[in-house]
Amino acid sequence: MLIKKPHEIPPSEITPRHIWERRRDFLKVSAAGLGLAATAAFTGTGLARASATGIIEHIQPSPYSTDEPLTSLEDITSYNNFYELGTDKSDPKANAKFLRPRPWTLKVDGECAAPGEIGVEDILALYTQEERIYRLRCVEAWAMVVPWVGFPLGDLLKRFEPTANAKYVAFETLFDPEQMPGQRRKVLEWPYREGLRMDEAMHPLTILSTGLYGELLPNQNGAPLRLVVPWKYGFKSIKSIVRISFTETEPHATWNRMQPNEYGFYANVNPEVNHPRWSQRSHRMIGDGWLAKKHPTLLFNGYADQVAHLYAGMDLNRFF
Ligand SMILES: Nc1nc2c(c(=O)[nH]1)N[C@H]1C(S)=C(S)[C@@H](COP(=O)(O)O)O[C@H]1N2
Ligand SMILES: [Mo]
Repeated sequence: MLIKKPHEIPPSEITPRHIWERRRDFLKVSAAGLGLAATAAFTGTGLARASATGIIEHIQPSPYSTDEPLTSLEDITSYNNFYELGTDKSDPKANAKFLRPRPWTLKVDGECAAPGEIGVEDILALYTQEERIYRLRCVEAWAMVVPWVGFPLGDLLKRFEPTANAKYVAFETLFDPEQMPGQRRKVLEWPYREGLRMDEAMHPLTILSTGLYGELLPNQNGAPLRLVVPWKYGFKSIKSIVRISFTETEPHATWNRMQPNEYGFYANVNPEVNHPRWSQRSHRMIGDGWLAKKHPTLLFNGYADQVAHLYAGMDLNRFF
């Protein structure tokens, strides 16, 4: 049982009070109980909106969290980049209803001894879900602080027994133009693809996210499984993943292949390496408004102590 019945829900020590109050409101009006298909029923109630697809139980707090103020759920779920659901920031929320995140199977293959498939319900049941407050810093110089729910990607990867040839990990998003109307136009090569070096993928800061604000991921944020790599620009955090492959050579990454001079494979947040069309020295927090003061951007998005060693000896101007 992954989704709690209303009477089983205890008060939480980790989730802020206003979230619990919002959840209670949601439960009050939820005649059908939690689970799938709640979205449509709540359109227009002003309560659960697109996010209320279910509460994740037994979430542990994480020592990796930042203590920055959180971006609101409203902003996290209404200002998105997800080209499969449209190219405007407001499109993913509007088109979220087309994506069906259950049932959902992740295939893992490539350079590993135990390739296979795993369903998203099993992933939720097998791995302890943690709440980790991470900043997501987009290459377009905006950022959000999100209480992600997820678990270390490495915990899942180990299960498939990567071989010594596994030097990289490749990720693929679902391709299905019925669920992802943005795929009817070739604005990007579909499916969206991303990749990490093996040591980056195994780093404990790299998580596979299953939710945010204590609930299953809203579709527009990449349901049911999305990557979060907090020291890299947002485009590395690939959404709605259906396939993970271990590879010997550097995998195809959508934005990198499309505009290699603008989007590097590594895409580490770095104020010293500008995007060719704009500075990367500072960013705005979504929710502060476009006139608000910008914040100075930190190397590796503030995670230098944890990850700088991964790039020792590398020229970050070349491997950007
Ligand atoms: N499949 C897929 N994943 C994607 C994208 C996309 O268009 N398709 N956009 C990326 C970009 S550019 C960013 S900034 C983040 C945005 O995540 P958010 O909408 O949850 O804030 O998702 C990333 N993951
Ligand atoms: Mo982005």
